[in-house]
Amino acid sequence: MDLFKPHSSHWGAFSGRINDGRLEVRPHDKDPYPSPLLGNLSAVADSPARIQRPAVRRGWLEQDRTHTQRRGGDEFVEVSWETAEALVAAELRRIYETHGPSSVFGGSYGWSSAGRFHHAQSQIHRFLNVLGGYVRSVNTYSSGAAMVIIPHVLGPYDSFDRKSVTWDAIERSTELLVAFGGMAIKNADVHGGGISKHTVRQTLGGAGKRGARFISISPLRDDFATELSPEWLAVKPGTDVALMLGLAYTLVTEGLHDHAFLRRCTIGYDTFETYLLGREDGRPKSADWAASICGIDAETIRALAWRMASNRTLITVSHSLQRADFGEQPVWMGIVLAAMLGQIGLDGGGFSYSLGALGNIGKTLLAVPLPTLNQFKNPMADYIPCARIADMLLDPGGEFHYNGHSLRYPDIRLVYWAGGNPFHHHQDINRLRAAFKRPETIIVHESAWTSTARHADIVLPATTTLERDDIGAADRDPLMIAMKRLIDPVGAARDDYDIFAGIAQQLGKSDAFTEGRSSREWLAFLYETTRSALEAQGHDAPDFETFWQRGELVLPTKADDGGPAQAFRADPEAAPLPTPSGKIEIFSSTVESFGYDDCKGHPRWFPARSETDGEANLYPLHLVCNQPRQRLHSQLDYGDYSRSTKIKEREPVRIHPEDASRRGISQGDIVRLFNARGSCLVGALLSEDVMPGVLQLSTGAWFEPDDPAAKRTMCIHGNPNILTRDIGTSKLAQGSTGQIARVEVERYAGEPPRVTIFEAITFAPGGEELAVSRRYASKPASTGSSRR
Ligand SMILES: Nc1nc2c(c(=O)[nH]1)N[C@H]1C(S)=C(S)[C@@H](COP(=O)(O)OP(=O)(O)OC[C@H]3O[C@@H](n4cnc5c(=O)[nH]c(N)nc54)[C@H](O)[C@@H]3O)O[C@H]1N2
Ligand SMILES: Nc1nc2c(c(=O)[nH]1)N[C@H]1C(S)=C(S)[C@@H](COP(=O)(O)OP(=O)(O)OC[C@H]3O[C@@H](n4cnc5c(=O)[nH]c(N)nc54)[C@H](O)[C@@H]3O)O[C@H]1N2
Ligand SMILES: [Mo]
Repeated sequence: MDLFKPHSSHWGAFSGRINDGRLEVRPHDKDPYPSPLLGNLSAVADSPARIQRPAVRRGWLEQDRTHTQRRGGDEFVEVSWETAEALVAAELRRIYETHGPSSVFGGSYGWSSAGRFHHAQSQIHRFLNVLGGYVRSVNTYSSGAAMVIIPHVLGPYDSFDRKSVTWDAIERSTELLVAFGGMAIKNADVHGGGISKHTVRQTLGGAGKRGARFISISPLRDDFATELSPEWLAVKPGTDVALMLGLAYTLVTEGLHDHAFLRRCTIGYDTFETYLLGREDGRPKSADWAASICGIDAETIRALAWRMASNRTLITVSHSLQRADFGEQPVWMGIVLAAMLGQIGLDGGGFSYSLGALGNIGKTLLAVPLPTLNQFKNPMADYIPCARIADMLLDPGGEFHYNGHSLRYPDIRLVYWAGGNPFHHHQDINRLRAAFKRPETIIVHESAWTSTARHADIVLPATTTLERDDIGAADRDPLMIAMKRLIDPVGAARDDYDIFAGIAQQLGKSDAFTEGRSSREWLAFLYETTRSALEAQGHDAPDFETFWQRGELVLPTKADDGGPAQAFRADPEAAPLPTPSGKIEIFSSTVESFGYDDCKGHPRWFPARSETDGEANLYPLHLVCNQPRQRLHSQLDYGDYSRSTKIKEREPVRIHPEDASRRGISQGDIVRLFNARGSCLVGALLSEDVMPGVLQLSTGAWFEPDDPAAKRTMCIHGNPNILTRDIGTSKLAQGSTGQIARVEVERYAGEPPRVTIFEAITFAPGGEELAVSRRYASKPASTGSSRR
């Protein structure tokens, strides 16, 4: 039996060993609430879903005129690494020489895995920069709208609000926490790069013991730790801005707003107030008005406004609220509401964006830099907001608007992805399938046969973190971890670094990419950044080998000085915000000057597009497509814990019993969710934790089409993105709007097809010969061993 060795993941630090042939995982002993997601890890070593060898799509090798149309439904053949490297190198050379870097999309959005060196996104961007650059993507699916609006209102994203409100302050001082979008405890299980202690429960519990009250505004009851007895206000999806306006209106008409703060620290309040009171459009945004839209009664709204004004109140707005039509508005309006309360910059009061959505937000900042791989500079200026990928592929040369710019989509010939799963994360999968038929070549590095891998032409098997050594460290997490290899590489899988190094060698770019370092040398080299900073600050600064032997190192954190919000509040002239006015921009002349009809100079109520274009009448139910509690996105959907939550092999959908009985649906039935864009099969879970009229289906079930050749196919496994709309939040941010869709549901009468997405793929025979004979006149030149 092996000894336990330290390791880390986006959902927690742990140690692992091989016991009786299977990977055994033990949470870090200092983690008070380890994540159940650790239960997905064991399957990594032996799942048939793992990719064993490089594979190439048959049609891509044969190159007939319509071969790209067969993507997603074609056969694959297996080839040797030597042939795979030669194919990729030759294709990259051809594309770069014929069409240039503006024809290569390397946006490659995705969470990859924990680990500072083998981080797939860093690796792919470094590699493509060595080749001459690529079209990149900006912002995230998480926070597409907020990342653009917050800089106009407060200053850089991730600086003002996300650095100003700490868990310590909440435990100490918050009296009323009003959480728009809730603060689902499941979400704090994860943090990009790792999380060594899950502490949100304890901290909120501490605040609760002191007497703090929690208000969770959400269509779901369990979007807040239920053991803390939060008050649940069931809000109709997509209507929070109306509710916030109703609260703001009450503050003004009852004289509860803080004039002095608004005058000293904000700009544009008067213009906004004109709108709020209805002087502009004849519609006062009163509590009664709000009630008719959001479904919460007017008396409750008025009472809440009073409580907010008479307590130390923290307003939080979740990511999910802005991952929807006009998602800029709830974030902006949340800030305005907090400004009207005049509590921004007070201990435990004010506003915080996305607190609790990731486990380390709200913890104190690290005092030293983390090991970071240089990705080099991309000489290309071309970019898209990440959620516009299908628009880009479908409409080369097409014009789009973004944050005051008018831009054109590039003409993409080659798509290269490593560390992300667009067939998980992108909206309207049937549209994405059409978009993925456009490029000449798609290359994917994956550890498993996800639907993205199945839609590629060349699939290169990548290791998981369990198969390699790395350094685990994350933003605001004080534990740096020696992530030690726990299992041998599965099949012929290689580290992304080695894959890129091999291809770079074929292209004569090996030295530029590797700088002559082995993986192990890179770890020691990157570690030095942190070590030297530790030494300079007089902390324990062991050399790399000592760190590696110890297995972990505690990093120092910065003192909690109240952040930029307290400094700004204390003296707005001396510590101005980096906005045009130096103040909180309730009205932004910059945003107004863009002239957009869907995001104007101050926050406003816009009903969702489905309410105004008739879709709501055809498909009366809201589908909340939120993050899964049983995994991280689509990662390890084949893992034991994720699979234990499926119903008859399918993803569970939660339905209110009234909605179910009206449609003759019983617990455990297979049901079909559908709208005009597509449909999927899921298992019915009846629950009073969802409000009537709302269904909830988490993201992450691997897309499995019932007919890969059909234009509009059904997902038989339950991926909600077959139903979501692929449209940007607004012309300002063009963020993803995947959180909410309109659907109808029915019992599935037919014999449901078997879900086979986690089973091993059957390959066409003769891959090596086919690869060599069909694609090239002669065998690719042997370059000796390119394995590093
Ligand atoms: N409808 C709807 N859609 C959504 C959302 C929603 O709320 N609703 N949420 C959105 C959000 S917030 C996000 S962040 C995205 C998440 O979207 P993604 O980040 O794309 O999702 P993941 O499942 O984390 O995909 C990571 C992929 O990388 C692979 N991978 C992991 N480690 C490695 C590695 O070392 N090397 C290589 N080559 N591959 C690796 C994994 O196997 C996995 O397939 O989804 C978005 N999509
Ligand atoms: N376990 C787990 N944790 C995760 C992730 C994961 O995949 N698994 N992903 C991580 C990532 S990448 C991100 S970006 C964050 C995402 O953080 P969020 O986007 O905040 O997370 P979600 O779970 O998608 O949404 C939170 C809740 O918002 C509610 N909601 C939806 N629409 C509305 C609405 O219109 N109004 C109101 N008031 N509430 C609404 C839903 O009920 C939902 O449960 O989570 C992170 N945490
Ligand atoms: Mo995200």
